Amino acid sequence: MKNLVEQTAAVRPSPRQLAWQKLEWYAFCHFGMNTFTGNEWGDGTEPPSTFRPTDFDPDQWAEVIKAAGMKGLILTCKHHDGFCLWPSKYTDYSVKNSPFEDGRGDIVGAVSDACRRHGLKFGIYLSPWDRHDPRYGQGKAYNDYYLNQLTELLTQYGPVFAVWLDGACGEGQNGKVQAYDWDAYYRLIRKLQPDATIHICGPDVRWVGNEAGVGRKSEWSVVPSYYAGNDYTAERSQQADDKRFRKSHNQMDKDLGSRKAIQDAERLIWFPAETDVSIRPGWFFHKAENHRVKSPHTLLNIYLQSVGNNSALLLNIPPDKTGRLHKADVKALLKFRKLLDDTFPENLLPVFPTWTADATEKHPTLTVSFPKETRFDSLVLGEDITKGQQVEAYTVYRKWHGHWKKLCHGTVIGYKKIHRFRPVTATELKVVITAHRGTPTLGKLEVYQSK
Ligand code: FUL
Repeated sequence: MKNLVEQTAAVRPSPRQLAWQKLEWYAFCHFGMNTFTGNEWGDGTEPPSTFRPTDFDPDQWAEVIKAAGMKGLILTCKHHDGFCLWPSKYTDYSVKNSPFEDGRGDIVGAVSDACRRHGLKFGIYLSPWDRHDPRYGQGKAYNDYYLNQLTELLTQYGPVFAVWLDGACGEGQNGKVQAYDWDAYYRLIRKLQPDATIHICGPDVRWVGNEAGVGRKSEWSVVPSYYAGNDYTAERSQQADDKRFRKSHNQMDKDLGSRKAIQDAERLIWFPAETDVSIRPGWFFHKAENHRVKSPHTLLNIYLQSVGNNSALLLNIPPDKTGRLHKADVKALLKFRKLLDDTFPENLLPVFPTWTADATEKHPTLTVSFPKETRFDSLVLGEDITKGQQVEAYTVYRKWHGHWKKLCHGTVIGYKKIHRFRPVTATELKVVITAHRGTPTLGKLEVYQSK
């Protein structure tokens, strides 16, 4: 066991994983054929004439997403129905045969340009499962098609920060299932966009395990390599268009990285979590769900469970049939921004320099003083993850009238951990690390009083 613990302590994020983790949260935009048919999973038989946004405005998407404080946007360039939002050379099933801008339009181009204009990063979702293309299920023929599409998307639209590959692998129109050549996909992505992180069915970012916005209390970024196996992800992914799936989290393994969970690991890897969830019940826009947009408080809860638990948050806001974000979603999102600002208005602790524990101590302790007696109702902790993820358990105390009182405790910290509690007052704060792997380094210690 000792050896395994030493191995986990030595695992570090790659530079691309580090840069990605700092984004904390970014948007998903599910837009495509399903927006117009009311489906969640189109079967690829919908004619291109169905795709007709009347007031497509990617600047509005980017403005809202930017105003909410998100750092990027991932677009469904092709969903399972196979319809392409860019005029791909390799298929006729795309915007070029739709009424949109008389077939001269390019949604991917316009959205990526809008992102750049508004200072957002741009990412792509290219569904491996394709229910339209006849090459799907034919092995190499489809893999070549898929590689050609990746090449178009990764060379024609500027820098791409994320390539999102979901685990769905169903039948095509021909009744066949495709054997994906993942390694070839990854090699090409690395060659064309070496800074992009490859998500879900990929080596860089792990699916948290549910689509309901539920996080783990102990979210390890260092996990057995087994969890990066695409079969593992595919088995737990949505197997059919299923409303209940999007709400449930029963399929999620609760512990991926504790000493118990890693005891049989062959190899340990840095594979941090991303929580993907929609602001609506569905991933695509459906008018009937306009009154079911998540409230700002629900969004805050999702944020605390994901970003506040060492995961990134990929929040889906699906544009409507006009090609704009609907006012119900915009309102919820901007109110959520306000709620975030009111919850974390100003860090009341002096700027915190990185702190490296004394490795010889059993329970390394960090003590900080407030400039004056301070009242607060949340605490944010973070490890300097360039030094890995080391903390396994900690307790935080506050000093009040000369006595130390327990404030909160937790297991792992990772990049970011948020605690909220009833307002307390203190003159000093003490973080005691009660269990760790390698030498812990804290890079963040902040407190806030909500408005
Ligand atoms: C899943 C898909 O099947 C859903 O339709 C949605 O796109 C979700 C984000 O990923 O694998």
